[in-house]
Amino acid sequence: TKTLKDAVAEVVPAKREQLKKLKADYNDANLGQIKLENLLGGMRGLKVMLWEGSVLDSERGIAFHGKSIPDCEKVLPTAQDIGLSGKEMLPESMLWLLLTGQVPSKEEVKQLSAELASKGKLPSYAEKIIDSFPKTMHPMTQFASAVASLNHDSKFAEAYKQGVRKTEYWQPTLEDSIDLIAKLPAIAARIYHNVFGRGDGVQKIDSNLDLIGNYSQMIGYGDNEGMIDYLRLYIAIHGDHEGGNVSAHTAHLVGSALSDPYLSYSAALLGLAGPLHGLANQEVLGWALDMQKKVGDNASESDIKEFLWTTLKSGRVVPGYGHAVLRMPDPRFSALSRFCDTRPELKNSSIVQLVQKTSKVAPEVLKEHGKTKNPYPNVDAASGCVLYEYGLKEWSYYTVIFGISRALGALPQLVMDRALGLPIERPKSLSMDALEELLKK
Ligand code: FAM
Repeated sequence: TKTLKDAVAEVVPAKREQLKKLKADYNDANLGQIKLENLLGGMRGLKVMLWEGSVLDSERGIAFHGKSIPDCEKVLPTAQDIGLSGKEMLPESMLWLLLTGQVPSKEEVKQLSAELASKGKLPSYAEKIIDSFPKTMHPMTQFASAVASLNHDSKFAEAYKQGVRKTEYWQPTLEDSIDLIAKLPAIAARIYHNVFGRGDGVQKIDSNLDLIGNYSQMIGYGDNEGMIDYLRLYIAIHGDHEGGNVSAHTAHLVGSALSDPYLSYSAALLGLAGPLHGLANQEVLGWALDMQKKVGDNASESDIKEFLWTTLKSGRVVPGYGHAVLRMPDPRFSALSRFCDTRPELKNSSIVQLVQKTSKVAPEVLKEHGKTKNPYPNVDAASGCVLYEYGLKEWSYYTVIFGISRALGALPQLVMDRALGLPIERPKSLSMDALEELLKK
């Protein structure tokens, strides 16, 4: 059975060749004009980054190496496929796809799961660092700090110091990336234990379990099949959302300075901790629970609409709705809703029902409100209420779970950045005075 490293090694020469040909054939080709509105509007729509793992189409949603979420659900190996129970695709399968563009075999996924389990334990200095954080520190701040601390053991940083050749950078970058992905569950579980007293805080890593099976054990959900399978689905589909979102772009930007994967991903997590990005899933739940308090169970559409208008009239955004790129209901939202429909414990949950009902009426209200370009639910509209229903009620922890996931896409791109020898990122900025001068010409 091929290892992940072998599979990446097979892909790298073809990717290098593709880049060489692109440069040779089209180096001067125009990819669009830069307008002032792009510069002032958060660079929306500018095609200025290379990102291999996924491409986001505003009308079709995300595709991972050309495969939509329903495609992935059909072809990516599940827990059952590697001898465990659970029907959802495994994050290991998604990681393999994102890194290589290929659908892994069951044996390859099983081997990757075992490799991650063997690398999952934290060094004792990292445990001590996490244990020293005040409980009142936001879990995302703890997460990013703990990840940065692991650069102590970075194989890339060491290899760079030893003068490794540029063409080989990708190899220690891949090793660090796999080591980090393997350790994210133990970091996240220790934070959960320290801050909320859940799970026993012990790093029990079973070499027969998959990444999320082990994570679930460590956070005290080892016996909850529904939750384990939900976490697998959630973590697989949050893995990548092309390159321009804040967390992915940050990993790429910081990595372009040849900062190692720990430093680059730590920075990405700090971006994910922003309320307009990853923190939205925490915000959505708080907002949905407030609505539930106000409208009660079995709320009518008009009660929900009224609550939506109260939110909008108070000048706040409706969390879980809108998107910088998508102009349709987020297929990740649809995948999580589909999961809810298949599990009786969720189908009958009052908070899940309220969130689903809201997703039917909110687009109409947001259209009438007339500001957002995309009135449909994004993934965060659904993700938190399921965790809540399964008993993981500490919302300030939710973005940490997103943070385990985003590594599946951000780190493979870092490997590709190094394999392709991409340069340090350095866009040009201008002051308003300089802009005025330029535009008057
Ligand atoms: N409720 C109310 N107003 C909204 C809105 C919402 N859900 N989404 C956008 N708008 C407003 C937005 O504030 C802006 O108003 P101003 O002109 O007064 O500044 C206007 O509509 C145009 O915004 P847009 O172009 O449609 O969206 P942006 O690309 O600027 O922003 C989001 C995209 C995601 C930041 C924005 O839709 C939002 O704030 N949504 C709520 C928070 C959220 O759910 N974030 C999670 C995003 C998720 F996919 C992720 O990253 N995890």
